[in-house]
Amino acid sequence: MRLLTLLLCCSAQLVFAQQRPNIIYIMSDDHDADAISAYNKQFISTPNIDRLAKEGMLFKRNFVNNSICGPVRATLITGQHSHKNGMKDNRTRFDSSKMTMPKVFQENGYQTAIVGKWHLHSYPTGFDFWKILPGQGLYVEPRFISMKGDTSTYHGYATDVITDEAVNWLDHREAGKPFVLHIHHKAPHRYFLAPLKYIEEYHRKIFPEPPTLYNDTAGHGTAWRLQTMSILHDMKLSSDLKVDPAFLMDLPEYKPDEKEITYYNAIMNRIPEPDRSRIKKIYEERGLLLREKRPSGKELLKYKYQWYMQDYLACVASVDENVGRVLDYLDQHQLTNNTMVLYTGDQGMYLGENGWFDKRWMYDVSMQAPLLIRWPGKIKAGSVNNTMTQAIDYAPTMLGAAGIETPSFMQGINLVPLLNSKQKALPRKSLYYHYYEDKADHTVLQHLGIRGERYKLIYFYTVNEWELYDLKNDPQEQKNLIRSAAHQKILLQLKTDLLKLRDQYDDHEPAGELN
Ligand code: SGN
Ligand code: CA
Repeated sequence: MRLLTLLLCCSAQLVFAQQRPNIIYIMSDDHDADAISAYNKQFISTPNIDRLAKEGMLFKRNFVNNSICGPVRATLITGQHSHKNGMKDNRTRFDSSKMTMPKVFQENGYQTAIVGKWHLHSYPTGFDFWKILPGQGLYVEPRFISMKGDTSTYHGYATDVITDEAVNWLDHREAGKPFVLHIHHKAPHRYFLAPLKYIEEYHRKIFPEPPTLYNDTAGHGTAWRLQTMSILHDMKLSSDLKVDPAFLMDLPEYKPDEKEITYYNAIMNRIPEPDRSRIKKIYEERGLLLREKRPSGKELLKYKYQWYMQDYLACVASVDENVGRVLDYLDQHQLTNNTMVLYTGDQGMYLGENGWFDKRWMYDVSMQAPLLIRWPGKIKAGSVNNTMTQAIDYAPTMLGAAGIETPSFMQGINLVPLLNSKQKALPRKSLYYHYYEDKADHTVLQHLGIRGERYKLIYFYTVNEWELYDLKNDPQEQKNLIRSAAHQKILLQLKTDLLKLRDQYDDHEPAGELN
């Protein structure tokens, strides 16, 4: 009798274990929501990523807490704001002894794996399997660090190879155990190098210009004036836009410096033949145009913007193809129904708004990140969610899907009740944001702030400047209302709420006038 009870009990546990959903979390690097057709149809068609929205839920207002790579990745695995998990900027080494989401999954009987960009400087812990790109990684013939700590070169294009490795892990995973698999792409990060077939497809496309492309920085605050993320001034013709330096050497206004030439050669020389010659041939058009037309100012920006978009979106097309490969794999292996698939980017990305590229700002363009979740049977197909969600919620949500309670160290909210429509809103009315990496590329001053449904207050505390935006009337955040008499009441309210948020999240580090 006791044996029978034991057997029944074990088999019940087994059934439960098998029913727990698998989770595939896909994150690409610098993939802005506008470059996903489920969000915006003006630039690119991404049928595979869109499938997640068609069969699941599209989050229209998902945001990060510190719009830069390493910090968001640390937030992803800890469910914490940067001041709590310690990873405030890209240079910090993440303390791998910390308790994290993958470790909680392991404790609960999940097998865990990550393939692709990691960027936390210490080796992954909490993963039964990992294979990561060193640092930013390479687009072509990428190198991977394996669990043994050795580094080897793989043949092919990074997005394809990362997917190959992820699928390979799926093929060899332990049977009968639920899994969490992270697939972290390098693309479409700077220097925006796509595989030949997509360069061919995209290099003559023309994209609509954002209304703020030609805005200069006059009239805005110190932070706007100091930034170095202008497509016109800071994006490099050779290393970013692949114009062969040979075309530019005798033209003083375009002449690349030594560093850029070295960078260009390193990028091109890594591409195996015959693709390298074909890619160079395509990009010759840009060099010839510059020589012939000698554009400057607005006219040059017009070209640079188009070339940037062509290259960036060609990278996205390859990401989309590879998302399709993963979804096909799930279909072919009868895994679709019991697997939650999440797609995000690590943050947003400027695609010409304000004349910029890169991210970092608390402005919505870079604070927003795509989030699409498919979970058949739980999420109603084709749902759209307008609730404000944040990167601190990813870990509680993934754990929540597996029936695991949010650990007390996490600061985010489990979104599962939103996914299965048991709940319409969250018990959180505004989001906290804090960016720290000022002494680095693109020179964005440190700032923190609060984003409510309608208003956003930003404090650049190293220069003691505040900005206030009305997101309803000014979604592009062009008009700083800090001195508007009509907004003094809301300003006071936001300052009070910001202090409360800082208390709530336990951020007591001095920041200008605060604390
Ligand atoms: C590199 C890029 C920057 C980019 C950072 C951070 N420069 O340094 O443009 O902002 O990465 O990106 S590059 O010339 O080396 O491409 S992040 O996604 O890792 O945060
Ligand atoms: Ca990034």
